[in-house]
Amino acid sequence: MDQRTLVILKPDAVERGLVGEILGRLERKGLRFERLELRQLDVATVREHYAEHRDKPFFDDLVAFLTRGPVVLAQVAGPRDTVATVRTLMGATDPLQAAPGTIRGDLAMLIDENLIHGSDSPASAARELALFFPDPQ
Ligand code: D4T
Repeated sequence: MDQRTLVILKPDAVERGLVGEILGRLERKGLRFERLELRQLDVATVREHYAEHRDKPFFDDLVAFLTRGPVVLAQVAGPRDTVATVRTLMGATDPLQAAPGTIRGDLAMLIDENLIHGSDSPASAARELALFFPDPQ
C-alpha cells in the first residue's frame, strides 16, 4: 500500500534556485507529488511544526529561517517505506556529515540551511500533512 510523507523545500532551496534539482531527484526515484505548492509560511504554523524543538537554542533562528521567504510544500507518495526513502535521499541533518549522492551531501554546507525537510516517521507524516494540508483533496 502507498505511504505518504511531507516534504518542505526550505527558503534556501527556493533562493538558490534548487527547486527543480531537488524535486527532480525525488521524481526520478519514482516518487509522486500528490500536492505541490509554493507558500509563505507563518510563524505560528512553523512553531507548531517544530514544537519538539521549542526548548532548543536554535529554535528561534529556525522559525525565522523557515519564514524568511516562500517554501515549496509537497505531499509525496510512493510504495511501502516512502517516509524512510525520502529521508535516505535527503541525507544527514548536518550537510557536512551527509553522504555524497544525497541532497544535503551534494548541495548544502550548513546545518541551519539544509534545504529540505522530510517527516521522520509515518506518525509525523500524518501529523504534518494534516497541519500543512488541512483541506481534503
Ligand atoms: P528537518 O526536521 O528539517 O527535516 O531536519 P531533521 O529531521 O534532519 O533534523 P532535526 O529534526 O534534528 O532538526 C530540525 C531542523 O533544525 C535545524 N537545526 C538542527 C539547526 O538549525 N541547528 C541544529 O543544531 C540542529 C540539530 C535543522 C533542521
